[in-house]
Amino acid sequence: MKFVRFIMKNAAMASVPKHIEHFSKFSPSPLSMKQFLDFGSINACEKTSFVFLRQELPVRLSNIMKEINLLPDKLLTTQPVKMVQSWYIQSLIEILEFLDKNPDDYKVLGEFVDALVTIRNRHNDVVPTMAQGIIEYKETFPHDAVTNQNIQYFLDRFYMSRISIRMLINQHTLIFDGSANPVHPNTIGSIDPLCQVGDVVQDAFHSAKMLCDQYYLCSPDLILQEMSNKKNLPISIVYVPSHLYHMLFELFKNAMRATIETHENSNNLPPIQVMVSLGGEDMSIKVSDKGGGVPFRRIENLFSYMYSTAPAPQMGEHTRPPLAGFGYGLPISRLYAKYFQGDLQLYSMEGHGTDAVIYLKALSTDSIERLPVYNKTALKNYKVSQEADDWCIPSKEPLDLSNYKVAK
Ligand code: W6P
Repeated sequence: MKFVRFIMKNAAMASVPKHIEHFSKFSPSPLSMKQFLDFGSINACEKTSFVFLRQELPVRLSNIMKEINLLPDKLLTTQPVKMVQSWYIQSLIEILEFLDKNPDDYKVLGEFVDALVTIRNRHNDVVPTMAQGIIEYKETFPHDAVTNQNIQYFLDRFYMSRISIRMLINQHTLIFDGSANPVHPNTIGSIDPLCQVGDVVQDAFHSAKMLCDQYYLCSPDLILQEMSNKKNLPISIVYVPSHLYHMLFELFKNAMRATIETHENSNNLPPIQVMVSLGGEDMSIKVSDKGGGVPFRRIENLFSYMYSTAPAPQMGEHTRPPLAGFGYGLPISRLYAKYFQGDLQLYSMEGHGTDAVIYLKALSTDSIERLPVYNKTALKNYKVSQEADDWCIPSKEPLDLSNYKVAK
């Protein structure tokens, strides 16, 4: 049975390495918000989008597949990573089948939408599956600094590539799926050209508050302020509301958890303050909590895939999933911010609280996809050798200096 399946797939499988070689020689083409919007407006058509995607998706898939192949063998050969790799191969094969098809045939266009939906679903569980691969790798290699660095470098690029591929697929399927009439008449695919930031802040806060109330039986309040020179107009940008929601929801869960756990015996919780500010270049959102802060040394770990990968806590009847602090919430939120040339940073003062700031581009002309590209520089970064660090390790027991007295 296994053998038969192998033979049937063999023809397509055998040509995959050649295709990866071919398509990985192209750099991915980053799209601007304007280009995304143009695909969904009057002058653009499904055919244009199809012809673009049947080239661009193989380019983005092949670029990141080259990097998967550079992972250390001990990680690459785990069952979960092999499974993820097989999903990429299968999806590449399915898109390549459209290369010799006629873009003027409406049946081809319909089959392409169906293929994209199948591919999107196949890759739904990539994040927890990769995490399982990391867990299995960690068991054999306790996390040292080099491993952590390499895993961080790869997963940041891998998940950014995934975000971008899903964005392309979502736009095409949302805009050109004839059967689905638009649920949100003001959005173009997943993009809202007038995304009201304050509304998304309130939605995300509300959801986090629900979880928080369920878990702790209380929750801090929200104080929301907006700063803009366009007086009295709510701040809006061209953006993907679901991406913004994802980031804010994650920040609110963390801020609420910190606030409650440092004010356990107090019956008035300090509110979470949010400042939304629009300038000429940036639209920034600051989420401030008075949750006692995090030591500076530990801030980097909050964004580390390696350090935040723990086996899922065993859920018994009376245990609930923790509100925040497990999983890849923060590193992936930062990738969403970076995806359109923004960032997400934490400024914490241990003993007081934490400011989390999301920086986004104010202008849609600056909002351009930020994509990893496989090239010599990327290759070099996977060949980081296990050499000694060029900074001393601070010793806990200070050297006794009494023998080094200097003559006066
Ligand atoms: C904390 C830790 C943290 C992470 C992200 C956002 C807010 C906060 N507050 O104490």
